[in-house]
Amino acid sequence: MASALKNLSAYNESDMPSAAEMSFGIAVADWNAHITHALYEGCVEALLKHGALPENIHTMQVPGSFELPAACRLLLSSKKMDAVIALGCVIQGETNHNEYINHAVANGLVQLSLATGIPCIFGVLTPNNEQQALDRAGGVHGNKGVEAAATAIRMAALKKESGTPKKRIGF
Ligand code: RBF
Repeated sequence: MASALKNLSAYNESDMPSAAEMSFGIAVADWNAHITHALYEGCVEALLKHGALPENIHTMQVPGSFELPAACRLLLSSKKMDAVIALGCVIQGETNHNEYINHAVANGLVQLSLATGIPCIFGVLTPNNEQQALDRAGGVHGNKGVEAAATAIRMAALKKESGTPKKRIGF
């Protein structure tokens, strides 16, 4: 099916690596808090469900999404982390501020990820309107915070086993 594996909210939970030995940082933006806090709840719930210990989940709240890469950097320098997750929601408005913020966050996170070797997960919604955001924060399109958590666990597991590539794809 063309849409298979496009929506990670429907990932196969039994195929996920255990997060029991992993530490995570979560940076969450307070702009559009009714959306981002729902992403955060989904994210934490998913990490715990896969075995992460509450004391190994470290949260930093920032004013807006633009601040997310800096918060992820602070999280990475404060403790040993296996992955950090950035959660935000930048809704398109009358001006193109959203493009500047989204590009800055995406660039910041990928630079941080490559510079540190620690996976930095992009969990920022970039919707055209509020309904599209609600649909992705526990609505009809799942919760992208859950997907960010699943991606963080998979990338952290990949890092732990790095140096031993697999013979073929599959979990
Ligand atoms: N931050 C968000 O996380 N989501 C937004 O939709 C958002 N819209 C903004 C619109 C404008 C015009 C401005 C100036 C800022 C916006 N911000 C938004 C805040 C931004 O991420 C950052 O916190 C501030 O610009 C301070 O650096």
